[in-house]
Amino acid sequence: PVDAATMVSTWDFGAAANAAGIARLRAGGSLLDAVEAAGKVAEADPANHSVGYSGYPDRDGRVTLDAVIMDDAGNSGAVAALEDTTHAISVARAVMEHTPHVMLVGEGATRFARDRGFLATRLLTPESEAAWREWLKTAAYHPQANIENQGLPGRPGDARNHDTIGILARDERGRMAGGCTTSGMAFKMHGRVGDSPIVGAGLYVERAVGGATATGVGEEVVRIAGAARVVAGMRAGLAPMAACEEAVRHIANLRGDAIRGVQVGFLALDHRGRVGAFCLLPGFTYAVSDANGSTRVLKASSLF
Ligand code: SD4
Repeated sequence: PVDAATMVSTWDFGAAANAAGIARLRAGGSLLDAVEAAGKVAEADPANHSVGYSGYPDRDGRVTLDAVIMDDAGNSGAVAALEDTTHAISVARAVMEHTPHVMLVGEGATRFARDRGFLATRLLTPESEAAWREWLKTAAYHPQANIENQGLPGRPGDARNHDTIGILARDERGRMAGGCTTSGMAFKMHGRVGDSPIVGAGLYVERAVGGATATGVGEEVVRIAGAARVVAGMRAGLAPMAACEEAVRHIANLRGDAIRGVQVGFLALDHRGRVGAFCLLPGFTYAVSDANGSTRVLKASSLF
């Protein structure tokens, strides 16, 4: 219920990300610059074990990053299973700006990052390695992301506190851009790619309509082309929140018992600056900022 938002990001840590993005805009940066700056805050944060540096690794102990960036003019770039590179969102932007492709994965993405001068960085920190070693004792994979009262930090070995950052930005003319960056679900199979780097799943932006981004268990988002569905709802006339709710209800109807205990959240910003969010389970929060950088962290309504 905030009019004319300039930037929205998923989760509480979206507030710090938005601050960097708004500062970039106020310094004359483009929407893409702002989205990239916002994503980089989360990627560099050692306390955030779900994005970039210090992300929880896959079951083999390797931190693999997924990211996408796009604008409303059909430009997009993405990386999946990127290794040894902190700023996946910047590499995604480089794919967009310096290759004829939209997505690079795995070794090719990592090699491209080196070629573009991104420093090789060990992403696994002692803390995230300890969490992985703890997880190895049972090696049970329960992808229950972000459930209220269970999604708090300090639960090593538990994949619940796992929060991707999705970012949407607009200017006063209603032009838009967005990004999404994550280390994916903790302790995933090596090679697993989630929704976050996939245009139309973890992120979608359309001119004169709006943008949407997703967080939670990516498999449930990919199978319904989640962000594209939310944007389609807005194109058909739904308000952002109603469009997010429609996509969440669709997942619930489609998947029934298979999504019990599973979190998915959508966040949307339309080209007029209206914001909406909705999730399966309580606990999904998001940060909304206006052009002056005044920010509120709000809690999304949930289906269950
Ligand atoms: C994924 N959607 O890789 C991401 C994880 C996430 O909050 O968003 N967690 O499936």
